Amino acid sequence: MVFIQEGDTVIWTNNDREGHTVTSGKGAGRFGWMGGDKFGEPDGYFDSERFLPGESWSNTFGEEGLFNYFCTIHPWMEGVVFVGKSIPEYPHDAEGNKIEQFPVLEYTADGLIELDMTWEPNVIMTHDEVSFIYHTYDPMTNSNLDKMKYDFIIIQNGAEIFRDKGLTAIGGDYRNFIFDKPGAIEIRFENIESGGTSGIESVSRLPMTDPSLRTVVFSTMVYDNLEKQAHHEIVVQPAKRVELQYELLVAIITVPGALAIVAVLYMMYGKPKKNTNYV
Ligand SMILES: [Cu+2]
Repeated sequence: MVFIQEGDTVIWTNNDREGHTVTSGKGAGRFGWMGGDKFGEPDGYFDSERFLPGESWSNTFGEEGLFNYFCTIHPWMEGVVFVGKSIPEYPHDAEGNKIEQFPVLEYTADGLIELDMTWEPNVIMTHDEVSFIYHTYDPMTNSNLDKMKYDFIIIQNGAEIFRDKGLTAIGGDYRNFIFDKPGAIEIRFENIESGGTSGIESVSRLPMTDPSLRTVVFSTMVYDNLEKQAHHEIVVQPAKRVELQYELLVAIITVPGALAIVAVLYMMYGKPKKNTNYV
């Protein structure tokens, strides 16, 4: 399986001594072709047609998805290209607007509290820890607001995935989180209640009025971490314990073929990245 992003190009080079094709669709499988009744089913997305030893063929994948491919001459030779959403170099909010700088500033609807938020890394990927770091200020005096009580909520793709209560110390706080899935997220602060300016602890300078006015929302995107996913994919591959003698036979037949197709992959950004994929 090859993992790429939208817009990436995969180049197949024929290093074998016979011709092959790279044809989208499901092949016959390792056992299916032996019966002689299955030769694979092209689905029309792409087709190199037969290319010879030493020749190459490439295809650019414009949309996300999972693409099966096989060789129409040797239908047991199969592979998969997984095309994930392209990862931008800059963070974006859930509406797709580029986030120009950190911290991102938001205010409660009553205008009494300013929340400055930074997250690290700025572009969030699945399976990697992200830190949300935030501070509160009185926007009138620009002084740090301390002992702020709040509910911290993470909503992803419309569903709440995390919630807890917090209390800022020295005017700030943080949460670490690891996302399992890609998609738009909202970081919501609700029921914000500040104990007052830093250093003057017991002064409840900003009494809680209408809780609905004390909500602040930040949004951004989480992207598929293709490398971690590739790793995951290897781990979950089911053990193939089906009929060992067949396994052996197929292995003998397919070994020359297995050496044949080498996929070289050029990533969209920067230096070409090499990736070898045996069918
Ligand atoms: Cu072939």
